Amino acid sequence: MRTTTFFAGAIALATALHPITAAQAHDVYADDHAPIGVMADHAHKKGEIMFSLRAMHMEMEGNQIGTDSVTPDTIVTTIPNRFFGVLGQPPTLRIVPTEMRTDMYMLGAMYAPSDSVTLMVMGNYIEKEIDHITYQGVIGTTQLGAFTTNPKGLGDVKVAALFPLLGHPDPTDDVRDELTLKAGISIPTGSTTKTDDILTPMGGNPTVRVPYMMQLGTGTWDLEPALTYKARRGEMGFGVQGSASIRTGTNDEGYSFGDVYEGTAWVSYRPAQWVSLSGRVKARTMGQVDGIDPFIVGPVQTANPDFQGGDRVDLLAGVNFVGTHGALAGHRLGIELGKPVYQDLNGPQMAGDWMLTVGWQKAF
Ligand SMILES: [Cu+2]
Repeated sequence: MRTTTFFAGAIALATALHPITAAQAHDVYADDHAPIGVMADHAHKKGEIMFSLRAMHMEMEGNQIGTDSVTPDTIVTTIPNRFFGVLGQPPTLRIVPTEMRTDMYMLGAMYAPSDSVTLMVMGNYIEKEIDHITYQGVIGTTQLGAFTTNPKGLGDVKVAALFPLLGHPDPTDDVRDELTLKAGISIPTGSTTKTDDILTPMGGNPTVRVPYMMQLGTGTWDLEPALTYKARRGEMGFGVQGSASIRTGTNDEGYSFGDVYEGTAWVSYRPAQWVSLSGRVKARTMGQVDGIDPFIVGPVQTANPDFQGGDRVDLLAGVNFVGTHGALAGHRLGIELGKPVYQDLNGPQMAGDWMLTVGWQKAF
């Protein structure tokens, strides 16, 4: 009996590892989808539904002005406080953010009412943690203490329509090309009025509105177009995508975030049907905050609308898996790890350190 079970198991395992059998069973390939950090790379066929769940972790560490790093001591002795003159505001910055961790959980759904359009909706939950050093009094480099702010909650909801401009390729084709146009809108559901406790240079612990990049939403309706070209040539794949976030109007707090323009390109290699590896480069430019929130005041760089945005280039390595048969058939798992190689920041501003995206996708 045990022997029978063993052989049954061995046959199941052999079947699992046999790519021809799997290919005949399910026409899914690991490189059907772009690296997991790329959104809106594909459309679906009429009647298909897809769910996705992504977890993204991003870390920032240290500060830069332009491309040069700058120490907290230098920031608090040389960078003017734009709020100097307001009651109690020192002439230079006195609080410095040193590290930031962001976790984002994105739940997405796609549905194709026809072959020529796929609808997409994505909601997200965001948690941010920012460590700060507070310097004592109005001058000098004596540190008074440290504190961490921790805004968290729902972010902006994104909706989009995707148009597959070249139709739908046969999934088994060795040579295939996809061109997908995205017309997207970001709905301002995320908060722009989050508050947290801080430590002031005088030792107070007030609860204040957290600065711009610590908020969870943009507060504006944003246009989010994208155009993606994706190709497969045998086991090799490549793609490019251009995308933007364009703010319309000004939010209720009196400002709008800078527009974002992003370009990315990747190559992939599929050693087997169920796995593909990818290398990607991503370039992004973001403007400064336009306008000002009168409730965001303080001797800290993040409270200054001019110290926002900049240019950044990241390199990312990824792996995509797809189940080809059995209980895991059609389930996709993507992992992508990235690190900036160039940052030119409107600073002083915290610099990106690394990011990780892990995502699951399944179409029905
Ligand atoms: Cu999809």
